Amino acid sequence: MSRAVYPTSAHWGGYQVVVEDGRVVGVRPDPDDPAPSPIIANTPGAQHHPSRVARPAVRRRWLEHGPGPDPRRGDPDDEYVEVEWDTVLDLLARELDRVRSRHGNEAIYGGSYGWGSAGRIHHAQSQLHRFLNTIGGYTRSRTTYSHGAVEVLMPRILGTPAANRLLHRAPAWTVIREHTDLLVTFGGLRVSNTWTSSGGRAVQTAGPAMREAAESGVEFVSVSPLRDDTPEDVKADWVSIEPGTDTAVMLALMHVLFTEGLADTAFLDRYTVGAEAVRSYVLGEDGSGPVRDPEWAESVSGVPAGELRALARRMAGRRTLVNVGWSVQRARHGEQPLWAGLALACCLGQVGLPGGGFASGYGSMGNYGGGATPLGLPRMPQGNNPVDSFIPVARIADMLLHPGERYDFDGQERRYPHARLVYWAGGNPFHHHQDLARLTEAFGRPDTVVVHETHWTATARHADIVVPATTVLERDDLTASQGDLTVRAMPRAVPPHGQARDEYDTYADLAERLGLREEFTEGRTSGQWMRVVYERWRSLVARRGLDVPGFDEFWSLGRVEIPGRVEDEALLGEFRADPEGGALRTPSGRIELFSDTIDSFGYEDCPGHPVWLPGPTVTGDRDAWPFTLVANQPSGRLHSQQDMGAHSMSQKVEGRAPLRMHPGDARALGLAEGSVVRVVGPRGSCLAGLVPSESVRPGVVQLSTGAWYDPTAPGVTCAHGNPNALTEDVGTSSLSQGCTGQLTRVRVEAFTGPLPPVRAFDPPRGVMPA
Ligand SMILES: Nc1nc2c(c(=O)[nH]1)N[C@H]1C(S)=C(S)[C@@H](COP(=O)(O)OP(=O)(O)OC[C@H]3O[C@@H](n4cnc5c(=O)[nH]c(N)nc54)[C@H](O)[C@@H]3O)O[C@H]1N2
Ligand SMILES: Nc1nc2c(c(=O)[nH]1)N[C@H]1C(S)=C(S)[C@@H](COP(=O)(O)OP(=O)(O)OC[C@H]3O[C@@H](n4cnc5c(=O)[nH]c(N)nc54)[C@H](O)[C@@H]3O)O[C@H]1N2
Ligand SMILES: [Mo]
Repeated sequence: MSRAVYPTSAHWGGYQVVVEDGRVVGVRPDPDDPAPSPIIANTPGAQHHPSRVARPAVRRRWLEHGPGPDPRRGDPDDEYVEVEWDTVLDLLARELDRVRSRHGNEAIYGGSYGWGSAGRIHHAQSQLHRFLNTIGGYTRSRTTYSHGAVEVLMPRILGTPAANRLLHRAPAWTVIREHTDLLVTFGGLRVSNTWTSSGGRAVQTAGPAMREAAESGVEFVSVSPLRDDTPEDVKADWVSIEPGTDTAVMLALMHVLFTEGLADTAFLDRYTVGAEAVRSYVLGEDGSGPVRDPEWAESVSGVPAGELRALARRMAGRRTLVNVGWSVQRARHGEQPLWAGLALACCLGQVGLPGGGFASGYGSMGNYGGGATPLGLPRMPQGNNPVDSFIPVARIADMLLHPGERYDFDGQERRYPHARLVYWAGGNPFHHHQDLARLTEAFGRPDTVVVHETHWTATARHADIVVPATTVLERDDLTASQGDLTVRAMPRAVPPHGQARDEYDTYADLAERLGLREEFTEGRTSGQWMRVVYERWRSLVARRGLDVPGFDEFWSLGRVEIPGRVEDEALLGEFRADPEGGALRTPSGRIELFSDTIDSFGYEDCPGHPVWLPGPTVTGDRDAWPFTLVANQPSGRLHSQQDMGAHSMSQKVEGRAPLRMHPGDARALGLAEGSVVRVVGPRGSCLAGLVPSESVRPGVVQLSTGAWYDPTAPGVTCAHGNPNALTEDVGTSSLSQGCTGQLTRVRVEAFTGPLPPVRAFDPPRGVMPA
């Protein structure tokens, strides 16, 4: 028997896998990691699971009838035919050529959103985009599901460079520890969320950093529907709020600051434009409606007026940092809490000071507040896309259902392109998109759907052509994330599962069939690319007079420290020091609390300054749908990845995703702990396992994302507990068109009758065991 231990890395951090006879039998935390993530325990089970894609497969109906719209795409009873590699490559190359020559490259939708795996060379999106660029381009996607509203709003009101810093160069947790008196966070600081960073962080630093900040005297206030959205050891004061009402709370906090002489008018005058518009709106002087005082906010948010007054006074006059977590903007009108949060921070007058001001992302991702790497990381070049067609990423179903139709986005009147071929690699829209029944209808529209996958996900089961991809453990790669401490080698640990291949090789062979092999590969293997990419990064670093070892030394050392890391003292510090010389790249050069540009777009759902606009979860029918459902990130895994792994499975109840509810609500409904419940909303339903918890605000339920979508049971949209069976497919607003999956309204009832099995992890008909 052979046994070996290999270092690896996932988005959930660096760790080691134990391999026996070509199989992963265990995991070990990195010995340097002060707080390793329990998510690593999912890997052994997922790596060799029967849901791995072992051979290329083609949906029988597509194989027999050829390309074309098919409303049966995604039918759980559909059969697949496993084929030889040469066959699938011939079919796929011919279909790509048909679509691009008949309809143009714009008809290929290659947005292919999703996290895929860590690894800078074999990163699924990068490889797909490089390939599609080589063959003439594709319709791409813009912005993210994570923070679409931040990405569109912030450049308008802070200017692009400052908006980029807000997302990618937040001051480090050590600055907070040193300078902050009070950190008020809307949307929690979930340690489980900080376990992940795109690319994977060398070691987990955010959880320990939060604890150290608290130990040094930083006070934390968490405005959230869940008490345990902050780690116990930061001893946060919990302000329990009705989800989707943060803007009302922020406006009321400003009301107290304005009316009690606590607002920093000198700061507002010098560094902002539009404060007067916000002030007269808050005071109810602009004729737009009620006075937005704490009593008004209490009626909207459920937070007692006295608590709001006390909080505003507590925030004023000391070093206060306002953090708006990304969840808060992942909802209808998600721009407003960002803009109002920034306005609140401006009223406090501490923007630009170390440890004070505004942030958006602490507690959302591990590398936020973990330093920045402005020199960049090793990067696989993707080439250029000659097609200028794009959609805002979360409008995928609208695009497929309504080609040619008009929509608004960031001041532009746009039209949806007509996508005939959808190409997905490294993402799982049947995990991530809202209203999955609608998405299924949308996936019936294109001529052909192609999916590269490691596993038979619900998305693979909506594909006509399924191409098996290797996992990170089956290929050599290197990784690091933005702000990371090291670049790390990820050597191959096990042989490929079945006939799975590295996507690079798949694309190279496809490119060959289209006469473009040389253009795609530039004469290199993926191993040679790894060396080139590393050495290019090394020269970039060397141009700044910094030094890292050559590739061979790096590979044998297994890791190198990233030179040139920075930890900024403050966001907008230069602007504060010199508002003229360091003017922002906004029309006014200042922070725009009123934006003439946004105002000129004339959007009712995003006017020229922050306002209270109740979303559908606030205005929804509370008799029919008495609960606000919070669909937050799962603590047991990353999104849908490795859902069948041991740690993720250990959280399930009767094999279903856990639904948390206040014990009082559970009692009132007569629902027993550990029972299976049916969660029903206006668009669909799912099963879940009931977990009563005092941490949940009454009237709220929590069902995290990522249970594999299972549409096989009669009478229920998803038998496994994917909250996107319930969510509404609508954009944040005409401005950003971001994802709004965080919140929806539901009712919860006992499930009676025979419990349908969870079939999500069974491969489809026609697929043989590896
Ligand atoms: N209701 C609701 N929905 C949400 C959210 C929410 O808050 N609420 N959050 C949203 C957010 S922020 C995000 S970022 C999205 C995340 O959505 P996704 O990023 O789409 O979710 P993942 O499960 O990470 O999907 C990645 C897929 O890539 C596959 N994969 C892994 N490695 C490889 C590889 O090397 N090659 C290929 N071809 N495939 C690979 C995995 O098997 C997996 O199926 O979800 C969004 N959806
Ligand atoms: N373990 C793990 N970590 C992850 C991920 C994962 O899948 N698993 N996904 C990663 C990704 S891609 C992203 S983008 C980030 C997302 O990071 P976030 O968006 O910050 O994370 P969420 O868990 O969706 O939401 C955080 C908390 O916000 C609270 N919340 C929800 N709605 C409201 C509201 O209206 N008001 C207030 N005040 N609070 C509200 C909820 O209680 C929730 O627990 O997480 C990353 N981290
Ligand atoms: Mo995300």
